[in-house]
Amino acid sequence: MGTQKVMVLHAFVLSVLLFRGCGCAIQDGMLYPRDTETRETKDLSGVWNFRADKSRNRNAGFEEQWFKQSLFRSGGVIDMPVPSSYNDITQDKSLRDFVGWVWYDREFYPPYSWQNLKQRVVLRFQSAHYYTIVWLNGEEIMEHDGGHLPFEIEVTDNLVYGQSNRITAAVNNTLTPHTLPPGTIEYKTNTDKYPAGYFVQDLQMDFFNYAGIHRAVKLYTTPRVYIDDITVISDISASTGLVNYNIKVGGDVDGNDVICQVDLLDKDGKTVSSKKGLQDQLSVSKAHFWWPYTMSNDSAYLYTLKVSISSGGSSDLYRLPVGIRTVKTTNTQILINDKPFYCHGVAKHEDSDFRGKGVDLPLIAKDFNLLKWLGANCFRTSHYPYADEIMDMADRHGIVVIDECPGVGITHLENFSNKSLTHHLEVMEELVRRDKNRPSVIMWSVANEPASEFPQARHYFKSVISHTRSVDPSSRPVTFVCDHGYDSDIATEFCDVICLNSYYGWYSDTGHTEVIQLQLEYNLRQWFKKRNKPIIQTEYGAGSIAGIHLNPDMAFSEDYQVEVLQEHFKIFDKLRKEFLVGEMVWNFADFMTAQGTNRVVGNRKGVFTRQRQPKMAAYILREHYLSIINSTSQHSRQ
Ligand code: BDP
Repeated sequence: MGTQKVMVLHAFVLSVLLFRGCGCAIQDGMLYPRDTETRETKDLSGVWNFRADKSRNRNAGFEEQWFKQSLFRSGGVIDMPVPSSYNDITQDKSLRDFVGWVWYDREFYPPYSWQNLKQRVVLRFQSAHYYTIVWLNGEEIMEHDGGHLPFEIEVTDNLVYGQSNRITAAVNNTLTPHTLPPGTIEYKTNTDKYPAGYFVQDLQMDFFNYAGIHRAVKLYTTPRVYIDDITVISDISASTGLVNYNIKVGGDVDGNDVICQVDLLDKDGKTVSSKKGLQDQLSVSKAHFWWPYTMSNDSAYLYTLKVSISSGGSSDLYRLPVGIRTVKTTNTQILINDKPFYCHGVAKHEDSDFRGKGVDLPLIAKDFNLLKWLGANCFRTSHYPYADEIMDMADRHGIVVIDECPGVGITHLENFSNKSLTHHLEVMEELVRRDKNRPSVIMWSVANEPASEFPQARHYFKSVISHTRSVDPSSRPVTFVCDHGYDSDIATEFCDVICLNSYYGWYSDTGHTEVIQLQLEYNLRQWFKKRNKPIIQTEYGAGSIAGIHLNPDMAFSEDYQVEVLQEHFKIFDKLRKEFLVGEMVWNFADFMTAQGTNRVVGNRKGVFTRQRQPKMAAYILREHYLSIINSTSQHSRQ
């Protein structure tokens, strides 16, 4: 096969096939699967069969129809844990760096009780990266474009009882100019240097493109007439909490025939307010508001919204955790429950040894303990939506979240095309649908460091931001994170809060900590002058290799990282009395990136190592955050 032909084939496999646009996944409410008296979940996490399609055109799986029978019948398989990234599980370098389709399958037996009770059964992937096609018993049932967010399909009529059922999933990690994040496939056509058909994936982001089934796969049941979606918007009036709710019913039913009972329960399980009907307002006098843990001794209070519906002989029940709180902004403040909130936290990644981006409860619990130890009261989900389990913890612990979509690396002209914009709008819909009821989420971030100086950026971000506002009924602030100069950016005017990344003393004037204060203060003041909106420094920092100490310090020593951070603190402490409403160090922990000469086995700007041990910077950050907590005595603010 000539080089030209192979190239064409690659282009076909990696782009056209990726976007068949079946769109058959459920587009409705997609409430998180929970066990209740009327619903049952079955977690299909475990060891699945796995094979990467290493054929030259990456298309053998489709040509040979691997989905038609158990994967082991069409070739060799290996054990692959789900959830996990597949990249770091084996000793095979070509799998770590693999680009293209990988195949998973596993078998399961649906319980007879599901059939007998005439339940509706839904198959849900909490997330897989990046493009996924799913078959059940050899029949294609859904596909989904994008990682980090759930997708699901009803499989009631596809299940067979009394024998094993097989789920097959093909997952492709290829990033193109129109995926989020975007990337490009580069074909190396010089046959003096590269074998025929050689290609590499170029990334426009600074983290490893971990791939695979990253979060749990679940089956869950609902009754035939079911609670499809719940939307909650809370408000406060003096000490009274108001919960506006709207319930959408699914199934073959007319809304008028549904009887709906809604109860709000406090932590002791006591009903504090009740209503009948699909849409209304609950009122709680002397309510416990949801506060960040630094603002109250009674923080992160979660009520339970118990929704019960019945229609004909069918009834459904769902419990949703609800926090009562408001978020507003002025030109110099973010207000939570009408009190000023100063955000002192971190930007993170879902990243750790072995499992890559696979969801991992011990790691999540450890990270929240570290956040509390640091005195951090917020984090940004840089640069993609994090797992529900992480968001649940934020709600429960009173840690505020800037919820970012995977719009990272929108830096090439093609990334601003209508095709990219359309996908970006859909992703924001999916993100808002998933997280709209979370009290911890105080702001949406639609992108990180896009080319906001391009003429196309104005229309693009105006559209994404206004669309996000229109789909979030609670009118949370919306932003994108900007690394361009106040004099070149043309798109932040649509943001409610200006979020800025800069690396004084690191990417510019490396080694010169003496210029940080001057440059940082000048930049922040210019931005405030330009936009007259509150500002968060969403990234700043320096890399350090744990264990390297130098005095006098130099870049990459722990000592240098400490000095860079301390110079920033001086300006933050000053401007926080004016218009600065937050600071977030880059990064919480060291994380893996693609290989490159400026990355030492990953990005080392963590204040913790990748194994979550503190560097010197963690101790001084902690001291700084605790001093903010003490100086603002935020507990006494309410
Ligand atoms: C910022 C990016 C972040 C990078 C960081 C860095 O937002 O993803 O990892 O710089 O270079 O520009 O460390």
